[in-house]
Amino acid sequence: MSAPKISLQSETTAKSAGCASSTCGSSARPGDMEPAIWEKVKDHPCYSEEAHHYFARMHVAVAPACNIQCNYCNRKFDCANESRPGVVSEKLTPDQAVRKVIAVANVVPQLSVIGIAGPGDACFDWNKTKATFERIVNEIPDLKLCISTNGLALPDHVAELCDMNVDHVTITINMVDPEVGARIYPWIFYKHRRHTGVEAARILHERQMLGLEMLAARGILTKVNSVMIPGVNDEHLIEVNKWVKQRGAFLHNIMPLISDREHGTHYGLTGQRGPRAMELKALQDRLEGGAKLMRHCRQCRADAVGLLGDDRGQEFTLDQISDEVTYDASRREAYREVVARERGDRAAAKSEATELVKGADSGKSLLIAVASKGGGRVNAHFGHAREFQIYEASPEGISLVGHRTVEQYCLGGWGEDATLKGVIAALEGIDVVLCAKIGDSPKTQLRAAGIRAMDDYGYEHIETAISTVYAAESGAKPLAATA
Ligand code: CLF
Ligand code: SF4
Repeated sequence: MSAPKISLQSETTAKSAGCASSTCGSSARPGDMEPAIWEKVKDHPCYSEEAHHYFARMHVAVAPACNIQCNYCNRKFDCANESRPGVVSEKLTPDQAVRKVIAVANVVPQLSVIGIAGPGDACFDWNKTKATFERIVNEIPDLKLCISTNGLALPDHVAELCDMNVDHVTITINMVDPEVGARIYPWIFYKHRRHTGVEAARILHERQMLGLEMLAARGILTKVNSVMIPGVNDEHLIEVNKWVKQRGAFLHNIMPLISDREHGTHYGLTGQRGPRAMELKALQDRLEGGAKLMRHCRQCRADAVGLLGDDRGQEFTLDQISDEVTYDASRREAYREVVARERGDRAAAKSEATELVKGADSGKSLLIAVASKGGGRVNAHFGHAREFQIYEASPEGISLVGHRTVEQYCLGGWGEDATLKGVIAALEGIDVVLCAKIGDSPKTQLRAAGIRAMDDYGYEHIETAISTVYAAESGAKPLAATA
């Protein structure tokens, strides 16, 4: 069968495409990364910020059981370590998971990673995790395998993870001091009995550190997720960052606590708040120079499917998938060829944009919110955006520093004022919004809140658009638009 015609345009953008970020050179390997490491991360949307513009992950919810209790988790909801609250639509058996993976791979060409992130713990529910991965690699060998775990049972399975070529493991580590841990974990279940308080947190801490060291010794890339809980572990995460860096963590991802009374969690019911966006950013900024930070996490559901920030899980519930589904590699193969070309283009554009910003000779720092549907372009309408990617432009260059989730402002052609107020509140601290299109009314209301919104750079490379805005503000010569 001949490969189907495919382009980034058809998958992620409404216009032309092109792409890659300053962290990625042409063919998009960053200068500070070993080729062998780049090979492992270049198609992983969580481990490479650049890759997240092009590649998608799929979580298969095969691991419902858990061996600890976190104060931010209610089992009726997703694992809060790796998801935003919301029930998992359906738990899967390993066979169902394989069927679903094939169905997704046939129509989502960006798919590159299969993750097991709950809704419980992938290492505690080990038999299901292992059976699922074994069956998936039989069907589609080039998919990367990834797990997320609280770490308690992790040391028991490192050797098998290695045997199965699982290159990416996430451990959620919220503390290195058991006194702090006792305020996060009421109990753990370990060696056939329940442990509570500081003793439980001490055991968990020791197992997490052991697991991290074992993975690092085997060259398995390990990301540490930490939930930032104001007044409980926010300051303490500076210490956590040092510990995990010393033990070989590849990335550290600080995630904001999501706490709502409706979720029925201990923290939700007792009024423990999560951090505001600017508090999270301030902590992340303080951690620069320590373990390398991930700043593009979307706190996915345990059954998420698609590009980060664009969950398509509801399109692939079991009742929509045929019993007999066979894998067709053509779309994924064709897409990869397009991405290889795009990465080179985007790397060149980003390099040029970074030089312009650095050369602007301005002491300014701008926070810029970008509406994007993927592909590294400014290609979403303001009213259609459900999130904005947040970039910082400063004399150091251009970097992605986070994202802000919003309610979609425009539905059915109309925008609601109440929704717009929420969007503006979510954009606290932002200087400029870049989008493909915006109406006069939201533009005026954003302006009144001190935020300039522009659609002049629609479908442009994100970094090119940012550098043009930054240079104009600094009086330097702007880049010519290439879109
Ligand atoms: Fe899933 Fe996690 Fe693997 Fe990614 S998610 S198991 S590493 S494939 Fe990614 Fe989602 Fe953030 Fe997790 S954006 S919550 S970091
Ligand atoms: Fe919930 Fe995950 Fe914590 Fe287990 S590890 S209690 S599933 S958040």
